[in-house]
Amino acid sequence: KSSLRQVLEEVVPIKQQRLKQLKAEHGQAVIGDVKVENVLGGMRGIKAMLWEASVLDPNEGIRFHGMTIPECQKLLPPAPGGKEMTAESMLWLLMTGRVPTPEQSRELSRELAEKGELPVHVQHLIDSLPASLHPMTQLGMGVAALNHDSAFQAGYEKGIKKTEYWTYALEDCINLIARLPTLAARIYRNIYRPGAPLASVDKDLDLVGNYTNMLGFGDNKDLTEYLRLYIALHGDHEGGNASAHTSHLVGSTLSDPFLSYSAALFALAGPLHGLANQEVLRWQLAMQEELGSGHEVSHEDIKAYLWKTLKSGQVVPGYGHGVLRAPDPRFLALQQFCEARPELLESPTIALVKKTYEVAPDVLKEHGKTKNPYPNVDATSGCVLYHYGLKEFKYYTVIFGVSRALGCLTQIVWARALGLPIERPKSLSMDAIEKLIQ
Ligand code: FAM
Repeated sequence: KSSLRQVLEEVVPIKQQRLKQLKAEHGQAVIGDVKVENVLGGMRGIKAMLWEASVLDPNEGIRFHGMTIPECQKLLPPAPGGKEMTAESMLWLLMTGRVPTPEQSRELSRELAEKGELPVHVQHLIDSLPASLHPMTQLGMGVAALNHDSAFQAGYEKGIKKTEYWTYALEDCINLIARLPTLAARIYRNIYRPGAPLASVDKDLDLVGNYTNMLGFGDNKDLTEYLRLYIALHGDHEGGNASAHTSHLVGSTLSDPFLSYSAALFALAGPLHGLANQEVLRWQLAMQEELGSGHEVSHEDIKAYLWKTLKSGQVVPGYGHGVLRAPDPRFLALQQFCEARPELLESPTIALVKKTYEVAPDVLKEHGKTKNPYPNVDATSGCVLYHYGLKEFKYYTVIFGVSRALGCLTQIVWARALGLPIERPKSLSMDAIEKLIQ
């Protein structure tokens, strides 16, 4: 029986050695080229970052340390009494590359619960914010303010050795992951249930069990299970997406994990990225309002609605992806969750999402712009929350933000363990590009 830290102490020297060898033996090997279109096109496709925990294949989707989503669902331990993998099991896999035992996963749950309370100054900060301030702004502010107690920052000031950085970073990352649900739940309660008491962290629950409890949905076991799956699935999506890349970039300056992840949350808050979560449901509900329940509406009507969206110059939210070129396996896993529950299939919104999926790829192909006409995870994630009574869709990206910490913070630990340098890619002006191609 060993703790996450003990397993990492075993794994870190092995990876450090591997990196040293890779650099010494293959440092000059060419693994790609850069075209002008890459420079002008948001750096799409340039292989330029080391990211350990997951790799995204355009057709197959995400693999976490080589494991597909169905494999994770089969092998990662669930919470006692539950079936879905827990956030802790996923965190363990991301950090160590190994599948935890149920005991290891439970031990990690206990550690997170013990560290879950928010410092008083952060409680006051959040309570002082107007309910009209977007929940993502509140989340980013709260996470930044948690850096008051950063072990990494204090250690750096004291002059810790480079080889010790990762252990301090790990302490911060665990503390942050532990406190995120408490912070996120406080934001929810302040904005949407003002005056109602907020449950405290229960030492016997897993991270998501505590999160749903503090949100005020502790009695809804199905929602808790859904959120376990949701949070594990959204945990990491390799390193180039905007939020992951942001935390990696900011962390590379040796800014502490709280500041680095706070920055990542503000990238996640953009509508082309995490905010798509709220946009999909808004759009889907507007469609429902106009066309009727998903059980009654025809495919032809949905097609016409899709064209209306496209012709008004908007993107179809929940469709397309920077890397994926096939239906997102995270979308498919969430759909499966619905298929297994007849009461979910009765929901008019969930039925509408499913019907939309049956026609949208063809419409987007005909429209001919997007390189990926298939749904991403956001196409379905919100409608299940809505069905279970978590209806405030402005809040949905916050849940994404609680989840994405698993991957971003794992990488911060690895970046410090591997001694990765400050990021500094080369930029070019149009003059400079034209000179290069003459
Ligand atoms: N509907 C309509 N047009 C779309 C589209 C969509 N769903 N997805 C892409 N396009 C357009 C895109 O706007 C671009 O048009 P212009 O040439 O006029 O600029 C063209 O197709 C080529 O884009 P692409 O190369 O296929 O996609 P990008 O890599 O530039 O962008 C996304 C990827 C995800 C930002 C884009 O597909 C999009 O805006 N999707 C809708 C919003 C969304 O669902 N975001 C969530 C992404 C999700 F995975 C996440 O971060 N949570």
